[in-house]
Formats: sequence, structure tokens, C-alpha cells
Amino acid sequence: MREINFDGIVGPSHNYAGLSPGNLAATRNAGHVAHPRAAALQGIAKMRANLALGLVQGILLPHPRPDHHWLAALATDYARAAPHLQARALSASAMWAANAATVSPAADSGDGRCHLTVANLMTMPHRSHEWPATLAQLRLAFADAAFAVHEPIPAPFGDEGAANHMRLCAAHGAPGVEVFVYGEPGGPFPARQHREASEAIARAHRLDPARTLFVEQSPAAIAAGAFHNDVVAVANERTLFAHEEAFADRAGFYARLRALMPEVEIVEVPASRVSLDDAIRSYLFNAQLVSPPGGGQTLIVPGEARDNPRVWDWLQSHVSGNGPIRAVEVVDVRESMANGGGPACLRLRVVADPATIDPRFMVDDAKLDRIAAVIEARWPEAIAVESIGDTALIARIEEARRALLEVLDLAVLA
Ligand code: SUG
Repeated sequence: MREINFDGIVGPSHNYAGLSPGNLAATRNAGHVAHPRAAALQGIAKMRANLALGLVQGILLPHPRPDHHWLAALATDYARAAPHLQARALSASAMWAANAATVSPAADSGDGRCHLTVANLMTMPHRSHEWPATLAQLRLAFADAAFAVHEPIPAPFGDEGAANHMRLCAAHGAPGVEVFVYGEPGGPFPARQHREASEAIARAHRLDPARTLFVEQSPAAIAAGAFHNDVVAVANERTLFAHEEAFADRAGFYARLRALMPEVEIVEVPASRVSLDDAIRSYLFNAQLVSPPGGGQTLIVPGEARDNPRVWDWLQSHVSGNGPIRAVEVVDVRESMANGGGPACLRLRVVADPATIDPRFMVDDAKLDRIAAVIEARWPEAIAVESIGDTALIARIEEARRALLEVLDLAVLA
């Protein structure tokens, strides 16, 4: 059993339309010119860095954009749709694979299978139509009997996938404690993860209720721009790394966790060292906390975390002390960051035997070279929001994706 990171390849339609209220980066950058080619190459470089650490790497593919099926269901087409519908049909938001599904490894499930429930992403219109294409990919990638792939939880219960789910365990293949973090409505921004959805997923995945926690996200964190829990907390093996203000009742949560798992190591960053605002701007917690084969945990942070002196100071002092995070790696994912997506948003973690996964969804350096060549040749260099009605641009976006599917022998997804 290995932990495999499946990164969403940044699609050729990547742009800044400001579609996610409550995601302050996306709102701040609305109307800026986006660079899909650079964005996708940044994602490839992040995957190469993961491979260099000795981690196992997979991919998820960009979705067909614009989404003609969604527009047809709205009784229109791209040429006639209002600009706000065009933008919502064109978004490359499927790149944030942490929102693709919630995953429970086989060791946690009553039936010994690894369960994946596709997220319905119903709160944001531009993300609400991702799930059919995600489901199609997961059914291909995880067709083996070792997996159970579930359809999304029905509306009105919002589910945003692994971004609001953490797992603590002695080792990836050992039984774990699964933590589902939900939000309560009432704040200035939507609470996208509903408790009812998380509870349904835990039942579908046949989790042991005694080892499953439902924890409320702090309303202050949502109000400050933490639209998903993975903006303020991340877990790996025995380590929970979180901001002091991540949870509504931190003491209650930590006590329940310690009772289930006395060996848990809670690394909490106090607000006096890193404010909620600094944490959210730097995406300190939207990091990949990984266990390279050599031992010790590495935190993969975005460049924005190094640029913030308070965040960088905290990281340096932790790494030079006796804490569980032994090394920090910096990656440049700034095109995704400008839409509120850091290193952790771009990946979906699956604990499984790599041999049970469709090899078309697994990558090594040579395959990343082939993907990068398609991106270099086909992905638009820049997209301005005003140009999304341009039919030549749309044709280019669609051809670019088709070329990638061809190279990966995945034309079946076309
Ligand atoms: O859902 N941004 C995404 C960012 C998702 C980050 N994922 C995690 N935290 N796991 C979102 O808000 C912006 C797209 C736009 O405005 O065009 C966007 O959808």
C-alpha cells in the first residue's frame, strides 16, 4: 500500500473570472490575465518534485471545457449564453483534485475496499457540473475490485471532497481515524461542506463510527477566507498540522482525537505567530505533508509561504526543533494560487497498491515529458476574461485537450 498523489492537470481554459465568493484570492484576481501554459507547466514541475522525493504520482485530466452538456441542460449553447454562464461553463476548476472526491483507504472500511465518493460541489455554479466528468475518470482509473467508486451525495447537501477530510494513522496502510470537517451557515460566505453530506459519505464508506469524527470548522476561519478546511489544516500519518483558529471547538476536537489515537502529534500554529490572515494569504497549511521513503515528514509549501516573513520564520524554527516536520520544499504554483488553489488543492490522495490502478493515470518523468510537450505546443499562452467569447480561443482550448487525451491513450474521455 502506498499513498499516491493524483494531481489535476491544469486545463487549457484556466482563467480568472472571480467565480468563488469567499475565496479571497479568486476575488482579488478577478479580471487579471491568466497564463494557462505556465500554470500547467508549474503543475508538472510540482509533480516532478514529488517524484524526486520518491513519492508515487498519478494524474487526473482536464474536463471538457466549455461544458456543452451543462449548457444544453440550461437550454442554451456557448455562443448564445450570457457571459456569466460562459465563464461558468469554461472554468478549469477541475484542476483542484482535492475537491474531486473523498477517499477512505481499504484499511478503514468494513468491506476492505478503498472507497471514493465523487464530490457534488453544488455550492458554486461553476463547480457544480464537474462531477460527471470526475466520475467518468474515477471509474476508469479505479475500475479494479479493490475500489468502490460512489456517485455524489444528492443536493441540497454540499460536499467538496477531500479538502474537508483528514486521516490520521500509524502508517498509510494501517487503520486510521477519519476526520470530516463541516461548516455551519450564517457567516458572510457560504459554508460549502455540510455535515449531512459528510455523515452520508462515512456511512457509504462503511467507516467505523467509533473511529470517525465530525468536526465543525471555525466560522472565523470561513469568514477570513478559509473556504475549505485544507486552507487551515492538513494531516499525514500521526501528525495534525493546523492553525489555532481552524476549528470551532479545538480543545474538544483534540481531546477526542487523543482519546482515539494517543500517539497523535498535534502541531498547532498560534495566531500570535501567524495570524489567520497570514495563514490564508500564504497558504502555509495548503501544503502537501508527505512521508518520503527515507523517513521523516516533508512539507511542500507554495512560494507564497516563503515570501511571508512570519510564516517562513515559524517554518524555520519548527524544522530546526524536534517537531515531526523535518524538511520544507517550496514549489511555484502561483497561477493556481491566484485562484485560491495551493499545492494541496491540486492533489487527491489515494492509499492503494499502485498495481491496481489503470496505468494511464500513473506518471513517471518520461510520461511527464510527453505531457509537457503537449502543453508547450497547445495550451494558450494567455487568457483575458474579455476574450472568453472568442470562437478561435474556444476551438484552441478544445483541440489542446483532445491532443493530450490522444497522447495518454485516453481518447475515451473525449
Ligand atoms: O473552489 N477556485 C477554487 C479553488 C479550490 C481550492 N481547493 C482546495 N482548497 N482544496 C474554489 O474556490 C476559482 C475559479 C474562478 O474564479 O474562475 C475557483 O474555483
